Amino acid sequence: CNSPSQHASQRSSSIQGGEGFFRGVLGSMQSVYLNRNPTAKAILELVHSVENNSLCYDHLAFRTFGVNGYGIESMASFFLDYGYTQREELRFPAKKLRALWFSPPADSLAGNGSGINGPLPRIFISELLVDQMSPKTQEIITKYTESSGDGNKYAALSSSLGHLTWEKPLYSEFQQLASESEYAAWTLVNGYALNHVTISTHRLSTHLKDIKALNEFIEESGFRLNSEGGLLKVSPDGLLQQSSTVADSISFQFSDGIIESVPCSYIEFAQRLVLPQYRNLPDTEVKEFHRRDGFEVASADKIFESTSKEQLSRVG
Ligand code: OOG
Ligand code: NI
Repeated sequence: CNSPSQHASQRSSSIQGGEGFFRGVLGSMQSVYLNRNPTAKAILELVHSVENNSLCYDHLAFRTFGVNGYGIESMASFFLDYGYTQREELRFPAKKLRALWFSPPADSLAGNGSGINGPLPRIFISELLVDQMSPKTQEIITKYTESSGDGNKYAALSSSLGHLTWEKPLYSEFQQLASESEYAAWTLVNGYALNHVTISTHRLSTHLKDIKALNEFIEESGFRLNSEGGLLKVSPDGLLQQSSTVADSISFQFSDGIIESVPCSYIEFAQRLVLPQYRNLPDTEVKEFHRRDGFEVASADKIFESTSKEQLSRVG
């Protein structure tokens, strides 16, 4: 596995002696995710069993409420403190969302491990533009964020512990949010929990490095992929190809005692192709920085739907 950030050696901020702790936090976030999402767990085990030790994460993703310090920055601060660099903004006006992604520091100990112990992943953090929601929805969101005290300061802790920083909502409040924004409803019950991890397919060692082959393998193994806009989401330059599963759901006990199933997290796959200027490099010399970087707004728009009711209720 190649580090995604070898081009960024000029960066001042570095992870240095904090790397063990940082990776420990990522590992705890991942444990919470694996315990709650049997599909993600099974797929990671399956891919691990086919590939020996060449499983790398392309990125990890989180969702937030963009209000009073609870937005992107609440989770980003942890990654910035450990050497990450803020990159481009993505806007989703119809969904009333925006996102930022962050590239990892040049990691010292990494490279040879797998998953969380491999090259450090990019980070994708989005936020709901809360001030564009109806007054009713805004009121519910601020009720929970405001009553959490300084919960926004502990986003990474919340995610690694698997505990919301605010109280559990009423079922009717979840429904109100869901009627206006499925993203808002998801965030109310999942908080800072890892939304997905993304397997870097081009860094796999078998035929599964071709994302189309991986998609087929996943479907043949009995898992459902998000079909929004087609299974494979391809950037206009053709160089970033993504797909994702339909999210698992989990039984959630609301504060009024009602128990309902709510969408949880999913797993994504991403193949980054070699940039045109490096097309003549021999395969063995291609590093991560020779490949298409970043994200694609039109593809991301469809990947958000991995937790939607429409995808979760799809049959076949
Ligand atoms: C994020 C969806 C976008 C990507 O890689 O473009 C995304 C989300 O569902 O929160 O993951
Ligand atoms: Ni993603």
